[in-house]
Amino acid sequence: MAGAAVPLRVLVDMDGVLADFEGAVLRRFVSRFPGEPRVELADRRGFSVRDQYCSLREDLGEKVASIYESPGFFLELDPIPGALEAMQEMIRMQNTEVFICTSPLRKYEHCIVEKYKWVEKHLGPEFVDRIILTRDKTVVSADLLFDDKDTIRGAEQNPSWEHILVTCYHNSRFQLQPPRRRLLSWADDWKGILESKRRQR
Ligand code: U2P
Ligand code: MG
Repeated sequence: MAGAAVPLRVLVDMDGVLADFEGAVLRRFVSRFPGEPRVELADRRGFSVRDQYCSLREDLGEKVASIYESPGFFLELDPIPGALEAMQEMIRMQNTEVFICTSPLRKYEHCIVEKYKWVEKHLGPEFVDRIILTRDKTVVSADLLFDDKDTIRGAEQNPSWEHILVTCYHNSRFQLQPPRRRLLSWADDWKGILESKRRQR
């Protein structure tokens, strides 16, 4: 008996993929600490902005963290170009399940509620129902995960999803080992990636 096709399940990360975390950190850091050394976006290396500022001068790590731990930071992030349109298109695709999969900061007070509000404001209530908030993305089961973090580790050694690295300032020079794939931006062929995954299953 022919059953209905199993939907393709896609996880989409938030910071660095839907919301411009890096741009906001730099803008706010410059305005709050104008005399301090900073890392230009083109010079960002490594996922953690705090680690890179720390390596510049130890106390700068705390200073940059205070920027993204401040109330209003997550709510006021700008959408990444093309991200909202892509999400609206993806959620309407046949045989496709889309979820937003994002990690909260350890200092979660403002971050969690503001991530929910950001999704409601920019994507609407149907996406609020699709938020997965977890510090460990490896235990979530899906076909694809679009995420800007170069290396995603957790309790599950063999996550079910294929990680598509979404290009962001901090990972632009990261050397991907084949067969790993990148999405250069939302103008890149994300639909082709979904279709190729559908065929592989
Ligand atoms: O650390 C928890 C989550 O906050 C975002 N983050 C934090 C620090 C940093 O330097 N860069 C950064 O993006 C990430 O949120 P996500 O991408 O999961 O939405 C990180 O997982
Ligand atoms: Mg991210």
